[in-house]
Amino acid sequence: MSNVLTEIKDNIATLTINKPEALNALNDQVLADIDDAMDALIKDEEVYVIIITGAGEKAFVAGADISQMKDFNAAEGKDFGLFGNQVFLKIENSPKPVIAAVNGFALGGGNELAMSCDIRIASSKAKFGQPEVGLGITPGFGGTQRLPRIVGAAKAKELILTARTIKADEALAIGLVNKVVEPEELMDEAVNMAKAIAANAQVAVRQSKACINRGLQTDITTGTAFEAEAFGICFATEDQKDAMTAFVEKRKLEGFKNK
Ligand code: CO8
Repeated sequence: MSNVLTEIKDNIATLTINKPEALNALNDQVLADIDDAMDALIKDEEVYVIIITGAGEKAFVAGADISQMKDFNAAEGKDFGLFGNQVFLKIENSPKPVIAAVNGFALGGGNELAMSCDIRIASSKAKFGQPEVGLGITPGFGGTQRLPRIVGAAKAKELILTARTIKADEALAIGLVNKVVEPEELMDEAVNMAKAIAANAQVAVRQSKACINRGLQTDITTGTAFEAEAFGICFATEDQKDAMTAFVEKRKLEGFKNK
C-alpha cells in the first residue's frame, strides 16, 4: 500500500497519502488504499484518533486524478463518484475522530476528503477550492453535500459555481477550517489536538461524534432521542463511574479504561 502510509503512536494514527509526484491526486487505487487503511485503523483497538495528511510540501490532495477521469463515459463517471463517496462516508462515519492536517492544495476531491474529516487544521500555505465546473463536471465526492453543510448554502454555491480557489485565511473566516497554523507547526498542532481527544473517555467521544453526525441529518426531536440513547450508554461504562467518583472524592482521575 505505498500510496498510503500509516504510523501509530500513543493511540494516534497518521494516514499519509503518498503520491507527491502527482500532488497526491486520487485515482481508484489511491482511494482503495485509503479505504483499506481506514478499515485497519478503525479495527485497531490501539487507535483512538486518526490524522489524515498528504505527503510532500505542496499538496494535501490536488483532486481526483484528471488523467484517469478524462475518458470516462457516464457510467464510469457515476461508478467513480459512488466509489469515492463510499470511501469518504467511511471516514465520516468512522467511530474514531478524524483530523485533516491540510498541508497544501486541497482542491476538488482533496477538499472533499478534508470535509469528510471531523476537524480541519490548515497550514497557512494551504489552498482550498472546488474547481470541478471549470473541468466540465460537478463536485462528485460529496462536495455538493458537505460544503453547504459546513459553510452554508450561499457560500458553497459561490465557491462551487465560480470554481474560485481560496487561501487558508479565507477558509478560516468562512468556517471551512478550524484553525490555521504555520506550515512547520501543522503536524504538532494536529497531534496536540488528537492527544486532547485521546485523553478523554473514548466511549463518550465516539458517542458524541455519532450524535452530532446523526443529528445533522435529522430533525431535532429524532436528534435529541439519539442523544438520550448515547447519554444512557455512557452510564453503563466504567469511565463514567470512575470519572464522577473521582470528582466527588476531589481527586484526579489517572486515565480512562475506555470501557
Ligand atoms: N489529477 C492528476 N494529476 C494531477 C492533478 C490531478 N488532479 N493535480 C496535479 N497533478 C499532477 C500534474 O499533472 C503534474 O504531473 P506531471 O509532473 O507528470 O506533469 C504534477 O501533479 C504536478 O502538478 P503541476 O505541475 O500542475 O503543479 P503546479 O504547482 O504547477 O500546479 C495545481 C499545482 C494548481 C494544484 C495544479 O496541479 C492543478 O491545477 N491541479 C488540478 C487541480 C484540480 O483541478 N483538481 C480537481 C480535480 S477534479 C476532482 O477532484 C473531482 C472530484 C470528484 C470526482 C467525481 C468523479 C465522478
